[in-house]
Amino acid sequence: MTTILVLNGPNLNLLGQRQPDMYGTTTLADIEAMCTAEAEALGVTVTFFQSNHEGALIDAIHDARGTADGIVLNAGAYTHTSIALRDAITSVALPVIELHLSNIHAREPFRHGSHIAPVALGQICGLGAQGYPLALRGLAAHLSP
Ligand code: CA2
Repeated sequence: MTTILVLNGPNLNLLGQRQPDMYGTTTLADIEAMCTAEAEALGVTVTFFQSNHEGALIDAIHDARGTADGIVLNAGAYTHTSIALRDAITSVALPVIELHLSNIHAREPFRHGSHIAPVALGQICGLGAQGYPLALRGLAAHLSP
């Protein structure tokens, strides 16, 4: 069965607890439940990992080779800074959908750039938590057209 890893980066463990005006009131656990329901409807398996550490995220991307068919990645602020994460994505050659809760293009200029976008299958941003099931749907369709 197709397996998709949903990978979340720094500070996203705080979702729903702080800055609800920017990131909403949905918790990461709520997002995992939404993804699990969507995965069931799509007939795919979904796994989850969150870390505040760049190296742990890189390890998770490496580990996805052989255990997952694609990745939904909200790399948080590492999106804008981490060439190492970009290199990890390139090295595993798995399709990645870059995901952001907020519209990074409508925020501060330092959030407009993404090191992930050039090596991603696509990008979803600005749709809040609903972006996650949408990303799963898009990735599942890409993997089993
Ligand atoms: O919009 C997104 O999903 C972001 O990836 C979120 C990152 C931000 O650095 C990116 O530019 C866009 C920040 C995640 C912080 O998450 C928090 C959640 C609740 C309270 C505080 C931070």
